[in-house]
Amino acid sequence: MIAEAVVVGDEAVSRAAVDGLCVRAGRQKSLPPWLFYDERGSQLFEAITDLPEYYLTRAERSIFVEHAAELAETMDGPVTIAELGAGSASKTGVLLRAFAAAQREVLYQPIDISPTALAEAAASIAAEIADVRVAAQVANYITEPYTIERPDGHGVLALYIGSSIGNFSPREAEGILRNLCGQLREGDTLLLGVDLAPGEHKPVADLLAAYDDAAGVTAEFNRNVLVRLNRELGADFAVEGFAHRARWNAACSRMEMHLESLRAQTVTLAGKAVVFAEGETIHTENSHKFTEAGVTALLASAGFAVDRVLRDASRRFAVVLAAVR
Ligand code: AVI
Repeated sequence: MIAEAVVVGDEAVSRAAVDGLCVRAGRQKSLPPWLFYDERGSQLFEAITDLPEYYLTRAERSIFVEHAAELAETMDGPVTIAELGAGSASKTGVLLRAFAAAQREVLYQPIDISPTALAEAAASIAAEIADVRVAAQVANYITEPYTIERPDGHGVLALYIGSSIGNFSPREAEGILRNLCGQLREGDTLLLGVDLAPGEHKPVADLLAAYDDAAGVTAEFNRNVLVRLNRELGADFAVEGFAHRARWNAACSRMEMHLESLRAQTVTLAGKAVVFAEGETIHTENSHKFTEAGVTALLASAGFAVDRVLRDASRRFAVVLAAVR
């Protein structure tokens, strides 16, 4: 995913903030994770992907580097590559280069809500990789229909990478994958990047560090959502009155990010008073972590059958190849 500011109307921001924060006393307050990605939030996410603790991006890239050529050579005929989210030239580029080399030309179809992210992805891919034609499509692939173009005689390789699926509830994830499956045919392939659940190869401590790095970049990313609400909605959050918290929720197999109120305080937001008790949190993000059985079941519920699971050397991240059932 290219970390790019997603421009949404003030109304959507206001509705999300009021719905999530103006809840009955004692109810969990929350904000949707898409609110992270204003211009600053997108820069911070980009910085997170380079942090020593945030292994996810490097692990996925290493899987692509190891397997791209073999994947390109073993596909059953030429493919067009469609991607949910705008791929960065650095990660998606590894695959595009290999497929361009194996089949002479590739049609790359990124689908993203952000026209600027698509324009950037298209420009950098066109500049860096010969023999790739880009046909970008602006669509919110979570809620809107989209179409994957299929050149004559081509299969489709659909990418949903970067552990993006982990930021959705199991039900939303199933919906996204089911929609995608509806665009595919027998013989097409889905390549899904998932972060693996902790276990033998990954202590929970690795996850806690990945979501609460020593330099405090993730903390700033999390708190930036309050800066955004102050700027865009005229809210009066005292940003230093909220602390970043990263928690492992074993029952739901997910990392959670929260903002914890360090004192009893009242914030005004869209003309409403929002009361925080000391220690109360705003739940800002879920990042689901998958077992192989879990991702197989999710894919089966959306109409896919797992063909292969590729892991990075440290066995912390997986790229799953699945076929339409
Ligand atoms: C975009 N997404 C896959 C990231 C993740 O790991 O869930 C967002 C993120 N949140 C904290 N650090 C990175």
